[in-house]
Order: sequence, then structure tokens, then C-alpha cells
Amino acid sequence: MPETMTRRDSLRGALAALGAVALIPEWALPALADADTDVPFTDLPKPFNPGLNTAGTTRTLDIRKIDGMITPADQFFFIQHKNQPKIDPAGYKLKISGLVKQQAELSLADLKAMHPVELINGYECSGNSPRGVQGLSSCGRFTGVPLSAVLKKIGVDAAAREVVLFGTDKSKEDVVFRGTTYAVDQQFARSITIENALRPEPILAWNLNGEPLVYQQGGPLRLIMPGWYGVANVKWLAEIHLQEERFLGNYQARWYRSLAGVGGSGRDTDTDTQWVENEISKMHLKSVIARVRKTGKAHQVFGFVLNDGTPVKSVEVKVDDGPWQPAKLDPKNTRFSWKLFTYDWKGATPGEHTLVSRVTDASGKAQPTLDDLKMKKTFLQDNSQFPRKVMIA
Ligand SMILES: Nc1nc2c(c(=O)[nH]1)N[C@H]1C(S)=C(S)[C@@H](COP(=O)(O)O)O[C@H]1N2
Ligand SMILES: [Mo]
Repeated sequence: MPETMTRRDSLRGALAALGAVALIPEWALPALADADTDVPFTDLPKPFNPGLNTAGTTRTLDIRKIDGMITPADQFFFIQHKNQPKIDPAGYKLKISGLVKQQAELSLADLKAMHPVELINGYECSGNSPRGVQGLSSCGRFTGVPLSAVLKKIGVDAAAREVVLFGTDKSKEDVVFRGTTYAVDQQFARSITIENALRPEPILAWNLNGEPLVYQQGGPLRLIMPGWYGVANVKWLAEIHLQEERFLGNYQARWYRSLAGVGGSGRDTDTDTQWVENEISKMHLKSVIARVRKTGKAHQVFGFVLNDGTPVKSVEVKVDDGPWQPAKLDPKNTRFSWKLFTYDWKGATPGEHTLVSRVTDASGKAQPTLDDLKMKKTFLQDNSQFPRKVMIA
């Protein structure tokens, strides 16, 4: 069994064979019973139209509809910077070039003949934020082969330092050099270090939830980088190029950076402040309240956590000005899934209330408040605590 397949899934499978599946508790997000109702949020932007945009090029997830670990493929968010190529899977070839023992062109059949693995992976666009009610996030079951297995099979040259992944999508990009702008055709591309490429986690994926990736999802083949922001998950893979030099493409070095002031007294004008530019890579620790349900007289608050795969120590929920209270993490959460949590809200009184969650990981990192992020000037990587307002009838 592949290491990336969840142990619980295989346990469930084994128990199902014995007719004993009821031994494992199902996640506490049951299908809505007739008597249950969703508690409305009163803080939604107006207008709020989650789902497909009018052009049909972007889809956001309505997080109020989350009812389990796996986002259905027809709700899974999608977004990209350029066009959405439609590639015939039958004639598809992935090119592998540069510092490899032998250049290769692999068909889908070649890749499927290796050892496929399954991975439940949750991710968000680094531009995901309260503004769009966190709809640029989802979690699905991906099937593919480890990138490391493909690279080892081809043979990596000892000089290779950087693995550049090119999409098929192409458009004019402005490349600015010392005040001069050159508009040139570029494919979408991202790079990772050879060390990261040879880790067991990254996979070249062709299925989402057991079905071939549709073209909007990057089919027939895309990269999945567990624990990283969406931008790393290059869709419509055309070529993987190994090189010694750093890769400086637009979506690696320019458009996907953060700029934040560190140190000093926390004021822009403080001369002690250091201005740090970082690349967008692994997901920063975030929790989101997605849904509030009324079941009989009780209220339950549901949400998810996204992060880089570090074990989650705790999720807490605060109601109005009350104390932080522990939420329960779903036992079915896996290292790279989004991590579902529930909070039993006792004694909810009629009227409007503010709910907020905060997550802490095993390394002691805690989710920041919006105020904690005030020295971050760029909008990407907004993992701030997200207060929600609800109306109890
Ligand atoms: N080839 C290609 N891959 C891409 C992009 C792109 O523009 N072109 N956009 C990236 C960004 S910014 C995000 S957030 C994710 C979105 O993945 P999804 O469409 O599966 O949700 O794809 C990434 N992969
Ligand atoms: Mo993104």
C-alpha cells in the first residue's frame, strides 16, 4: 500500500470487508436532517455569488456547503492566470529535459504503469482571504505517481539543483529590466529545489476523486505539492526541466512574493524595521469557520484548518467576548487533508453573535490576528483569524 494512502481509509476498507465499518465514527458533519437548519451568516459581502464567475473561468467554493472531507469535483475551486488549455489525453506527452541522464517523453499510460498513489490533499490559493469568504480552497483525493519516482526512473544528473515545471498555458508577460519593459510570450512556470522534488510527497496527478482531471483542473496532468499554496500545483504540465541555475520566472520570483516589515516598533516609518521579501511556498497556518448548524436546541460550529502538514495542536473558538474554548478535530484528518473541526456551542442566545477560531500547531506557531499582519504590505498569504457574524433566531 502506498505510504500516502491514509491508514484510516485502509482500515475502513478492511473493516467494511468484515461488515464492521460502524466501529469507526463518521465525521460529525452528517447530511442535513430535515429538522436541522443552517444558521445564517450576517456578514457576507453583497453581492455574494460563490461558484462559477460569469466568464466560467474561475470557480469559488461556497464554504457554507462543506459537509465532509472531500470537496466534490464539480464544486472544487479553480483559478489560473492565463488561458485554460484543452489537451487530448490520448496524445498527451510530458517532456522531461535538461540535466537528466536521458531526455524523456512520457504518455499517461507510461505514468499509470508506474506505482500510482492516492493522496487526500487540501489547499488554497495564496490570494484566498475573508474578502471572498475563503472560497479559493478545497480538499480532494488525488491519484498520480510521485514526482520523485519519475525523476529517479529517468535519472537525475548530479549538477541539477532546480526543477522547473512548465504549464501548457502561455501568454504575454511584462518582464521589467532596469526601467525597460519587454512584453514576451511565456508559459506559466514554477520551480522547486531538487531536494523538494525528490521528497516522497509531490505527485504528478491525473485523477481527482477517482475521475480524470477536467481541463479546468489542469488535466490531463498536474503537479500536487502537499502543504504548499495552490500556485505550486502547476496545471496542464507540458515539461519538467532540470537545471543548475535558479529559475526567475514571473510566477516564481515576481508575482508570488510577500513584502513585510519585521522588527522595530511595528510602524512603517520606524528606521529599525527590516523589509523582508519572501517567496510564496508552504501554506501558512489558517483556520476558518465555514458553517454553523442548529440541531434541535443545540448549535454546532464547523470549520477547517489548512497548513504545511505540521501536526495541529489545537483549534479554539471564541463567542463574542467569551473565553477561547477548545474545538474537536475530526479523527479522519490526515497530514495533508484540510483538517475539519467542530465546536459545540452551548447556550446560544437569540440575536447576532461574533464567532472566531484560532489554530495552533505542534511547533507552537499560532494563527495571527489581522492586526498581527499589519506590517505585511502584499495581500497574498492572508492567514488572519476570520471573525464571522451569525444570527440566532
Ligand atoms: N499552468 C498553470 N498552473 C497553475 C496556475 C496557472 O495559471 N497556470 N495557477 C496556479 C494558482 S495561482 C493556483 S491557486 C492553483 C489553482 O488550482 P486549482 O485551479 O486546481 O484550484 O493553480 C496553480 N497552477
Ligand atoms: Mo493562486
